[in-house]
Amino acid sequence: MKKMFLMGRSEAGKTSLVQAMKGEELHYVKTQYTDSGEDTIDSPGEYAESKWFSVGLACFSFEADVVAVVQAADEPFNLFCDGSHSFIQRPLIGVITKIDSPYANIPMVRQWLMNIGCERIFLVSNVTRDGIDELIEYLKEDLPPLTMEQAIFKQQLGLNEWDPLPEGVEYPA
Ligand SMILES: Nc1nc2c(ncn2[C@@H]2O[C@H](COP(=O)(O)OP(=O)(O)OP(=O)(O)O)[C@@H](O)[C@H]2O)c(=O)[nH]1
Ligand SMILES: [Mg+2]
Repeated sequence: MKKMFLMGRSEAGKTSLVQAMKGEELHYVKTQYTDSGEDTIDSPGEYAESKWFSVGLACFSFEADVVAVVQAADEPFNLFCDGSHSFIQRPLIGVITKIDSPYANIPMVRQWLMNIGCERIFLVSNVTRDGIDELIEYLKEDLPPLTMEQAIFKQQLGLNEWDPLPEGVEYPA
């Protein structure tokens, strides 16, 4: 299972997403500190909301296999600028929560996540559990471990460490 780091503004639904993924009843708990579980790392929304703390997000991301920007479908504005991916050496995905909200504007939030550079975008409701299984399915597959030489070889090809090798290309012996 890929370990997923969750970042996004307060109330975006990060902790609820962890609960929904574990099959728990939703129960509100304000996240006060970064909470590293077996398959997820949940951060307080304030880390994304303050320029003083936001650097911490990059540090926590190093403990994860994949980084998820979590944004609720009814969020009024976007906190993450284009190219936010540049400080994270991990695959970046977007998770749109609260798709059940009557105020949901999915095309707007999807565009924000595309601008940030998310390579996949998942739509979920932590309340109805819509989309949760699809996200779990994506996370189930582990990323293959790489040696330092293999990572360097991929970089020399202009690839991210998590990109597959092009067809017909093999790691040097
Ligand atoms: N309708 C609806 N409400 C949701 C959903 N996900 C979360 N909520 C509600 O949104 C509120 C905030 O959810 P949290 O999961 O605590 O948000 P958070 O991102 O962890 O917030 P911080 O811990 O402050 O960073 C709670 O009242 C949740 O019940 C969802 O998919 N749909
Ligand atoms: Mg939380």
